[in-house]
Amino acid sequence: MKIDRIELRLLKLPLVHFFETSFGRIYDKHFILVRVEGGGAAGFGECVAEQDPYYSSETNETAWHIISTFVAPRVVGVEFAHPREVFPALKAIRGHNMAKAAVEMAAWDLFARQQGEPLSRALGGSRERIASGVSIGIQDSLDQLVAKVERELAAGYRRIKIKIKPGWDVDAVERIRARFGSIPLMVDANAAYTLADAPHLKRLDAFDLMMIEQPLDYDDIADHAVLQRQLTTPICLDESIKTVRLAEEAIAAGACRIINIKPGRVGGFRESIRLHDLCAGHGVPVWHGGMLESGIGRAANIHLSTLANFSLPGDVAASRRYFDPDLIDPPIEVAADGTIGVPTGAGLGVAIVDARVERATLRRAAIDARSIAAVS
Ligand code: OSB
Ligand code: MG
Repeated sequence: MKIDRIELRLLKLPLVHFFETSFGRIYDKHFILVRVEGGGAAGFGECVAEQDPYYSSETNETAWHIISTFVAPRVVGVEFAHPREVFPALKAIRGHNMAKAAVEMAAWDLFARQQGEPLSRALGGSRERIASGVSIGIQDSLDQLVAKVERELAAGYRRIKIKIKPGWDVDAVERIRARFGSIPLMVDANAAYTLADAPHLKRLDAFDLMMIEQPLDYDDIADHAVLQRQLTTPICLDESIKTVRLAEEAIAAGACRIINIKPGRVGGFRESIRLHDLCAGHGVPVWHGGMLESGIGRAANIHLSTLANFSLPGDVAASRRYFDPDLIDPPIEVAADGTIGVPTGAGLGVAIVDARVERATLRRAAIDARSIAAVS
């Protein structure tokens, strides 16, 4: 497999509904779409970096810089026997996992398309449908939150996650439990608390939550281990797990009982599979996280979710919750039983509407062997 050319586009897509986490509210999704070309075919990777360095230290601008200046020269024109060789070829570049992942995942899509097989099969997955959950942002009022939960349950989703932060936590959970009973419910704090909040977080134990996601700092393991010993609710780590090694450390320390896998956070599919396998070996269930991806990144998430240890519903939901229209047609749909069918065509197996991509494009650039030679 050889990539002859990489095209980058910075896109802006309006969100159907604003999304608010403990670090703020967004109304539009800005992201980089990577297209790799080779052997007459193309593969796509959606970069999950955001506009601001709040979820992660990466942003669209850092990812654009790292991909064009450092990733592309290590990938363009290089013969790879398999896309699992791409991540090791980027070893000299420290961090910047989201930038690396966007290119690596595009290479997997290209490879699967060239093989004429669905990406799920290339990744080693076997499920035909995946269980879908939703992530509900912080709302303007608890009444609005309850209305949203009601709508998502009616749509069939298999688990509800709500975003929490100090001042929007125990009361929100209490309202949902009072109204909807023992639904599969979890919370995600996006690192909004410290160990000093342990007595407050302990109040959540009364609500039989599936888990509390990333309560403490984005790069912390040690404090999560202390907190997990005080809570009966399982801790799930998201932000803290940037590498397979950090996952090993977190599991050994007892810092979490569940791990959220986002390929962008760990550098792509190869590292996601290694993380998935590590967790399986330790009896740690995983689920697939989401980053408000368009249908292109969403399809990638669906394919990875077909691996066996993705045993909990993920944050991989229907297109219509995020974008109308999505960049793909037909969009991703959730069935009444809360599952999503895995695309069966080659590669990502979704139809990208070029005109919609074009309309959403703020900036584009192409990198090939000639442009690399010109700057090196
Ligand atoms: O922490 O899981 C998170 C969105 C952006 C950044 C971080 C997170 C999220 C979500 C949304 O929770 C998940 C989704 O529906 O895509
Ligand atoms: Mg999270």
